[in-house]
Amino acid sequence: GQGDLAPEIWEKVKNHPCYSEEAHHHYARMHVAVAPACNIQCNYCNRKYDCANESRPGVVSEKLTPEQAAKKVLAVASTIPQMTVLGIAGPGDPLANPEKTFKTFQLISETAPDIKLCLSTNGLALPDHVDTIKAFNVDHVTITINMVDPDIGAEIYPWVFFNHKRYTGRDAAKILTERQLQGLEMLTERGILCKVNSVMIPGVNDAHLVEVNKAVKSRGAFLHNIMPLISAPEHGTVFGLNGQRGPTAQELKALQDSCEGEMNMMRHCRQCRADAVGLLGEDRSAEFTTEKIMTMD
Ligand code: CLF
Ligand code: SF4
Repeated sequence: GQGDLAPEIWEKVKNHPCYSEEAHHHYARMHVAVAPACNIQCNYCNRKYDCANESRPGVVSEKLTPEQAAKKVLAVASTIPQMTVLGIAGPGDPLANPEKTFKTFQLISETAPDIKLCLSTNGLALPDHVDTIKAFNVDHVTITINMVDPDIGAEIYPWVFFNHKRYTGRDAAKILTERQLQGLEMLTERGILCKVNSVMIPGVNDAHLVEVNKAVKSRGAFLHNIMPLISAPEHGTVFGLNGQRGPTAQELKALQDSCEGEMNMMRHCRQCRADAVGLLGEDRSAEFTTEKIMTMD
């Protein structure tokens, strides 16, 4: 329920299935996979599959043009009445594909103005797009923040591509953390609700995520979602973390518990695919393939 949330925040979260634990039983979200490119390299990424920032690696989403995406949103909204939120979360980084991402938001805000818009990003390009995000009335942004210490970041990110140049090692991680935290502050200053996702990588950033939690809370993040690294060798090797295990359920819960009290923790994330459709935990994407949508009226 509303609990101790301010009324204006409650209005924004009450029917968002990710931002409100209660809403996820009643309201559905969908993702459209319009964003193939990425501007950084995460060691845990498998580029053949969806971005692991918001989604389960190992499933390949069907990529859509903005026009196909808008058509799909209308088709889904007319079939699933609880559909309240449209998110763009991959399969790469939405802000590394700004024309496609914002064109999709524009088409959907014209044809289905009641649908809330949501965006998930690695944050590198975020400060450049905050004003556009605000102009499109996107009220929910997720930033994946796995570290605030460039030495730890150097173990997670081999490179970032920034200002037409490739940076590596500690320099890359320093740029990334500065841009992520700056983007977070700019969004919260503008009243846009920010969730932070962190991928828990045992032995790399697990002990450090308490510090990440404090850093993002102090910059106005509303919710922190610590997700387990999914290492699934049957889906092919990830970029640079071969042999890296994910956390156990107990390790994940212990870390979430130690951050609780500092801020709201999300514990109902289902690590959706970049073309997920339906209630969290249910996957109706197969009902809405491009082939089916293009023949629907
Ligand atoms: Fe999608 Fe993400 Fe928006 Fe939700 S998912 S872009 S905030 S509408 Fe939700 Fe799925 Fe977890 Fe993401 S359960 S992976 S947190
Ligand atoms: Fe892969 Fe990381 Fe880019 Fe997502 S942000 S597509 S996980 S490199």
